[in-house]
Amino acid sequence: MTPNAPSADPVSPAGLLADLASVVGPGQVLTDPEVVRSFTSDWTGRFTGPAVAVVRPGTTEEVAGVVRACAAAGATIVVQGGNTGLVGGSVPPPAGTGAEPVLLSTVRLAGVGPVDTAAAQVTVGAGATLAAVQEAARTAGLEFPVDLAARASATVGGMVATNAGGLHVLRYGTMRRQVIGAEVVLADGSVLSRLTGLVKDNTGYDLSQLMVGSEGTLGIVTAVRLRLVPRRPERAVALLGVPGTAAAVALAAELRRRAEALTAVEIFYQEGLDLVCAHAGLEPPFDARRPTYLLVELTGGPDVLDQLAAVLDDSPVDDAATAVAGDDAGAERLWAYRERHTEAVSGLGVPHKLDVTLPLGALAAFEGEVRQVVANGWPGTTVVLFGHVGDGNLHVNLVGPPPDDDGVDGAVLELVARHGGSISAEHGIGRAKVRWLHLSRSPAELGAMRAVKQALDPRGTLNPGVLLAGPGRDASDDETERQR
Ligand code: FAD
Ligand code: 2HG
Ligand code: ZN
Repeated sequence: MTPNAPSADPVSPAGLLADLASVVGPGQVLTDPEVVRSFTSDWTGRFTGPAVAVVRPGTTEEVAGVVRACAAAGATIVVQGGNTGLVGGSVPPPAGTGAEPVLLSTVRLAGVGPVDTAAAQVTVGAGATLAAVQEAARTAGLEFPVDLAARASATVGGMVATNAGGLHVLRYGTMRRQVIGAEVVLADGSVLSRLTGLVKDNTGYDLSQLMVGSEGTLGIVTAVRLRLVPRRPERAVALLGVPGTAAAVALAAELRRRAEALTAVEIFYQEGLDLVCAHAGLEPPFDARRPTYLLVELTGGPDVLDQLAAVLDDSPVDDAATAVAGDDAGAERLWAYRERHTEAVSGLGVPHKLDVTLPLGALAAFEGEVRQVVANGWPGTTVVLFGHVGDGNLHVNLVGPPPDDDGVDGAVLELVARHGGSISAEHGIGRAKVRWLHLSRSPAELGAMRAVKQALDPRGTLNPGVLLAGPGRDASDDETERQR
C-alpha cells in the first residue's frame, strides 16, 4: 500500500450511502444514474467520469460529517461548486482509473450574509454564486471586485479554490486579494474557521490563503469572508481595432500609465469576432476589419469618458475602427463581443483550452508562434485566441484535435515555458494539465506542495488526481511516462 492510499477495512458502498444519508438526509444523497450523470461531465464536455453518488450537504457540520463518513469508508471525494471550471477538476476521473468518488456539491451552501458596510465586507456560503454576491454588494452601495462571464453559475467556493481572475484583475487583483478569511473542512473532518473579518491578524500561518488556488485538494471551503470595494458608478467602454498584438500591448501600457480609472483591457482577434457574431447573431461593432481588437473599460466618476478620450486622441487607433459607449446598455453590447467567446468556441466542438500568462514583452511573439506550432503539428485546427491583455493572459482555444489526444496541449504549454510564462493564468491545473506542472514549478516547489498535501490529507481523500498526480507519483513521473 502506498503511504497515501485510503485506509483498510472499507465500509461497503451500501454502508457508505446509508452513513451519508444519516448525515445529510436521504433526499440529499442522489444515486439515480441519470441525475448523477448531470453532475459528472464538465462545462467543456472534455472531462467526465462516474461517481458513486452526489451528496448535497446544507451546513458546515454536514460537510464535516460527509468527509468523516467517506474517510471511514476509504472513499474519495470530488468537490463541485458551479461546475464552470474548464480544467476537469470539478468532476470525477475517467471510468476505469480507480474507485468511483462521492461527488460533494456545495449547491445548498448558498447563503449570503448581511453586508457589513462599516468594514466593507460580507460573509457568504461557498455555494453562493458570483452574481448573488455582486447583487448583495450593489444593494449595499458597494461592489464585489471580481467579475467573470460565468457569474450566474460560478460559486465563491470554486473561485477561491481556483483563485479565479477575470475581467478586473489589473485594478483589483485576483480572488486571493478579496479573501479576508475562510471556513474550511479538512480531510479529517475538522473545521477551520477564520470569518471574523480581522484585516490585521498576524498569528501564524494564513490557512485561509493556503486554500486559495488549492483546487479542492487541501480542504472543502464552506464559507468565505470577502472584501468589497466602493461602487464606481460611471463607466466608459471602448472597442478598438488595432493592427496586431504588439500594438494592443503598447496601447494597453499607455492606458495603464495615463487612465487612472482603467478597470479592464481585454484582447481578441478577427477570427473570434467573426465566430461570436455568427454564433450569437450579432452585427459587427463597425464595418472596418482589423486583425486584433481591444475592449477597454474605465470606471469611476464623471470624467471617465474624458480620460478615455485623452488617451485615444494621442493614439494611432482610427475612428473607423472605434466604438465607444458611456451607458450600461451600450457597454453590455460591446462586452458581449468579448464575453461570448467561450460559448461560441464550444459551438464548434469540444475545445482544448490552455489559459496561459506570458511576460508582456513576449506576448506578441508567442501569439505568432503558437499559431505556427498548431498549424504545423495539427493542420486544420481552429485556433481562437482571446484574453486579458492587461495581465499578459491569453486563452488559447483549439478545436479539431480529438478531446483525449493532449499532444497539442503539451506543445502549447512547452512553448509557453520557453517564453518564461505560466501554464495556468487563472483556470488552474485540474486534471487537464497535471503532467505539465513541472514546466511552471521547480522540483523543490513540487516537493513542498506534496508535503503540504501529505500533511493535510494523508489518505488522499480530497480531489485525488487534481493538481498533483496520484499517490507515489509526481508530475515528472508522468512526463517521463508520456515521453516513452
Ligand atoms: P467548479 O467548476 O465547480 O470547481 C472548480 C475547482 O474548484 C474544482 O477543482 C473543484 O473541486 C474546486 N472547488 C469547487 N468548490 C469548492 C469548495 N467549496 N471547496 C474546495 N474546492 C472547491 N475563470 C477565471 O478565472 N476568469 C474568467 O474570466 C473566467 N471566465 C469564465 C467564463 C465562462 C463562460 C466559463 C464557463 C468559465 C470561466 N472561468 C473563468 C472559469 C470558472 O468560472 C472559474 O474557474 C470558477 O472559479 C469556477 O467556479 P465553480 O464554482 O464553477 O467551480
Ligand atoms: C475568459 O476569460 C475565461 O473568458 C474563459 O477565462 C476562457 O474560454 C476560455 O478559454
Ligand atoms: Zn479568462
